[in-house]
Amino acid sequence: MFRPVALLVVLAAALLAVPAAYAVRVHVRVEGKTRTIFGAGDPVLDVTSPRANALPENALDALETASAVGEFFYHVTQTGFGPYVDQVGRYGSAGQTGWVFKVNGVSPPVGADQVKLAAGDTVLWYWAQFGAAGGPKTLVLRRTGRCYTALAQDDAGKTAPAAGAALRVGSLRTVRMPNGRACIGVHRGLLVRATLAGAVRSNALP
Ligand code: B12
Repeated sequence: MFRPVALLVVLAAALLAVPAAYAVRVHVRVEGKTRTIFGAGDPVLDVTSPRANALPENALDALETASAVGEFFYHVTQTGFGPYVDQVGRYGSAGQTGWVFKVNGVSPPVGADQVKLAAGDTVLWYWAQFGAAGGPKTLVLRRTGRCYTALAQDDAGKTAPAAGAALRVGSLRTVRMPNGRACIGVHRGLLVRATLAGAVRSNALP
């Protein structure tokens, strides 16, 4: 028969023998070509790392977790640079269009499996069309009271007011944001987000 102390020792040894399943809590959103695919409001997900030899809890794992939670398709292909996300949802990459990602507003210069996440990070995957001027800016929406500010963020994370953006209140009402700012009245139950031609739509706020 086990004595209590012996039982504790056996339990501790058993816990040490089982590999810990680590998770990191991060915000994840996936913006598609024509609509949001996952997480309009930047929800928090527990991102775990299924691949044994990858950098644990990386930006590719964030997409994998979002795909499991949101039941959307994505596809990874192996390239000379490492794993490459060549499709999310309906649209794949072709020519100068494809899938890119940012962590905390900055576009990392390496593949998603090389970017380790920390608790509280914000990961954004989005469909992008590249041209002579580079890729699209991503919009960030902030709220103070009844007023909203839309910022356009470049790949380095630098922001500027998103002049000329439109504030979409639910699906029916649009308010202009001449200087990237607009104040609106009561809009109970409706989410608000910013859009601007050539930029990636913003996060949604109440
Ligand atoms: C065009 C291009 C893109 C296009 C690809 C469009 C398409 N049709 O698929 C878009 C804009 C989508 C893109 C995305 C990204 N890219 Co890019 N891209 C290039 C570029 C300019 C040319 C690649 C090419 O066409 N080669 C010619 C074809 C014939 O060869 P290929 O092997 O078939 O090319 C494919 C792969 O390179 C793949 N690919 C493109 N970018 C990346 C990035 C990574 C990490 C991987 C694994 C694969 C990959 O797409 C190409 C076309 O299918 C290169 C720079 C260069 N001169 O190589 C950068 C380059 C490869 N990209 C780079 C990076 C960092 C990215 C991103 C990770 C950026 C980000 N923060 O999101 C993402 C990839 C994220 C993901 N989806 O997994 C880096 C990779 C650095 C590294 N050592 O890992 C490079 C070298 C640019 C640089 N100097 O920083 N890219």
